[in-house]
Amino acid sequence: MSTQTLYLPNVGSDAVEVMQIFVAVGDQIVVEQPLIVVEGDKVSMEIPAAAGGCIQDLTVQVGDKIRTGAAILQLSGDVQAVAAEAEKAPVVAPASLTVATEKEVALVAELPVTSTTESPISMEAVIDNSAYVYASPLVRRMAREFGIDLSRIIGSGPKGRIVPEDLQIYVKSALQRAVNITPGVSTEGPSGLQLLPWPQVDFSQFGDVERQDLSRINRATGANLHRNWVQIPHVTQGGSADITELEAFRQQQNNEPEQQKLGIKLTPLVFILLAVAKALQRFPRFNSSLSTDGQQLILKKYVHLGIAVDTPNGLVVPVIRDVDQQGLWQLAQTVAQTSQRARAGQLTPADMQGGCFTISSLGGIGGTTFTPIINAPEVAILGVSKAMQQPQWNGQQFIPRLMLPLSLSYDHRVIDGAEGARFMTTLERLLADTRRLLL
Ligand code: CAO
Repeated sequence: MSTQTLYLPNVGSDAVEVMQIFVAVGDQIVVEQPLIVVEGDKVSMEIPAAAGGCIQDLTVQVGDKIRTGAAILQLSGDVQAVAAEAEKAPVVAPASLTVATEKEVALVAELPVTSTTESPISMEAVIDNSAYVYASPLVRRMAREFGIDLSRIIGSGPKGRIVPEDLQIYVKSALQRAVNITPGVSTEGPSGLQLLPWPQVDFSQFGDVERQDLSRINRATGANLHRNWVQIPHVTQGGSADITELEAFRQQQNNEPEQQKLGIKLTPLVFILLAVAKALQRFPRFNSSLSTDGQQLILKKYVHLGIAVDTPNGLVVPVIRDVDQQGLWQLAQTVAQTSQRARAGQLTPADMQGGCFTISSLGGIGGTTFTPIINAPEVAILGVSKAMQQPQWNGQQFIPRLMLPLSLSYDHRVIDGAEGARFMTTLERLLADTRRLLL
């Protein structure tokens, strides 16, 4: 049985580092098969096999610093030399030495400067498959640095070799896709969605049109809602609370001469805020956020509730703090003042931070049901529609009751269906008999 040692060919006088090893002991290799990648200060090169056979021993490891002539591995069995001369001088032919050309270096320098953590390219599928693709060491090195899986790229070079231009095009298009996730040109975004391009239509061909700029609030809200809708698996649970008694109490309170003098009134929203605060204490997962890595729940020990307010410039969500510690009238005053400031454009960023859960009440306007979009990083939101008199069966006959339609959207990663239904049932019971708020 013949054996043969393969050596590092002439790479100059400096030591080079072993960056990658493509083969293992026991592998049957063929002539010209890539063995290792070495990098020095000025060169990065792939070392192909000068002979084929079975690898009996590997004498280098990743990270080793080696010089010209160092042994790389030992072959045994039926060794096939690339040429007779290889027996004597195992030096790789110049064509196999893939030292970066000036053109390659210039092209790679043009790649956008992006750290791999900010890169829109998935880091999960990086490198593993790259040993099986045909690319120069320089391209491999750049792929490593940019976190690109080379197996995703179709090479445009001879025999499908991936050349630096391919890498450049791939990175540019990946960045472009990340930027263009908004409607209009979206194709593939960081969340992995494969979407058709947005239809480009010249509407004026069908009749007169007018263009209006979206307000700053419209644009910011739109971007947030889009992200939340796309990234959170929403479930919307419907419900309906009998607020007949609540409404009688509310009317009676609002008609008190003392309260009328103060000029503040109770609306259903104030009761709903208190009922939600109570329900959040009973169902702590609704008062949580997912950690950024999605591995933990952050449970909040405070109850700050956002309320969606319709303003002339668009939707804003100020936060009412410590709702669970406020009385009905105090809360009514806070809600009235907050919505006035919101409509006057006087809210500060701090007024809109720290919310645990949001209530979007369209009850003063109308409608029967809708799908509220969760206000990330919160995990649930309650939509409230207009209360209507409806016939309810009391076991003997239908009687008119004032029914309040509720729509609860929750993040299904955090809350399961049964818990969603229990939360809704609890809310309905709290609103149907507000004495329960005291329990
Ligand atoms: N059913 C029936 N009537 C209701 C009701 C309901 N669910 N909710 C409120 N009302 C009544 C109020 O009682 C009041 O009537 P009275 O004066 O006769 O008592 C009237 O509707 C107006 O209430 P309001 O809207 O002034 O007060 P509110 O406390 O209910 O709501 C606020 C305050 C700021 C939430 C609300 O004005 C608002 O902006 N809502 C819009 C929220 C929104 O746009 N959500 C959508 C988000 S997604 O795009």
